[in-house]
Amino acid sequence: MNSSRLSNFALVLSLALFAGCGKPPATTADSAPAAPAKIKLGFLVKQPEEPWFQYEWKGAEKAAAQYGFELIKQGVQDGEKVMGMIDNLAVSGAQGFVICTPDVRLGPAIMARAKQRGLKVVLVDDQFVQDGKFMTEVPYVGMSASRIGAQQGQALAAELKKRGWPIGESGVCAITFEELDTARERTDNSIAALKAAGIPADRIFKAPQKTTDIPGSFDAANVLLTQHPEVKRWLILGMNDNAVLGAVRALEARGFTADTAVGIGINGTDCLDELRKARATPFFGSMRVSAPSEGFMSAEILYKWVKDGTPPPLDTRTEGTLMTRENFEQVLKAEGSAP
Ligand code: FCA
Repeated sequence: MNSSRLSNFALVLSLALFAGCGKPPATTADSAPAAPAKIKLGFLVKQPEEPWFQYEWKGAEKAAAQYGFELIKQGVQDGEKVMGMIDNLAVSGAQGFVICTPDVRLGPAIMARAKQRGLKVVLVDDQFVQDGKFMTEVPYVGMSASRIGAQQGQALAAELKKRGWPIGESGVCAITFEELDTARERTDNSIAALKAAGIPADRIFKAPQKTTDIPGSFDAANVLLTQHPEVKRWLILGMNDNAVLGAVRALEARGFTADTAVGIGINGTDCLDELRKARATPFFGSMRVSAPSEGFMSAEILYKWVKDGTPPPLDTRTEGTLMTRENFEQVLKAEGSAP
């Protein structure tokens, strides 16, 4: 073979290699073993606009950074969105997801679709229900609803006593959402604690909210306030901060102030702007539960289950502490989540 034939041969060979590989011949660096693909996990929440869930996502992001997995966050406001998202997660190679479902009765359908798609599921906040019973076989991370509810009721009773309000002219506005179990557990136990502290049952009025947002509780409170113009001082409870905030707005519209109404929420995330207001409003405080911790823990449990097969704990509960205008900055700082 003469030299020009040889170089033609080399050219043809390298072109063939080039065409075959779709990229230039491998270099030494390319031939090193590829890094394993990152584990992908979803984190789906029912109300992405609520600060509670944004803080939960922050906690989950911290877990993703610490363990080196990819986190896919998505709002799922109804069943159709959940089902579509399960399919998307599977197609994108995810191996599981954490979910706060838009409806607890979707549990069996969500589990069936996840199983079909080979995805592991961890629940946060709202536990799935099947035939009226909790699906306790699905790992769950959430607040101790009954204890936190009871603390809310005790704190409200203590405020009533401190102010020396006569019970005969006072009333309790209990914003309820009984179709959600964690909500019902919170408000039932709050009401029970108020009764145990001596508030008569006939001074406690339930106002059911149709939607779990501020407009929903505003409307519910308005109906109640119209029915009871004789009540001069109000205590307000509800399943979360937004439930109490809506009622506070309705009371303010009728001239009530921090001197004539006291509300205590639950979450401690959706009330920060309210507590920062220069003048005190009837929103007195909130049972602070750490949303970032719940987000971190649920994501961590799922990650370890996917990565190492670590059996997930089935029931993980978090506790709450009373946070008020006076101490909320310290509480946030101590938790390391001051925004
Ligand atoms: C429910 C409520 C949220 C939060 C969470 C822990 O999902 O809707 O606001 O309180 O429980």
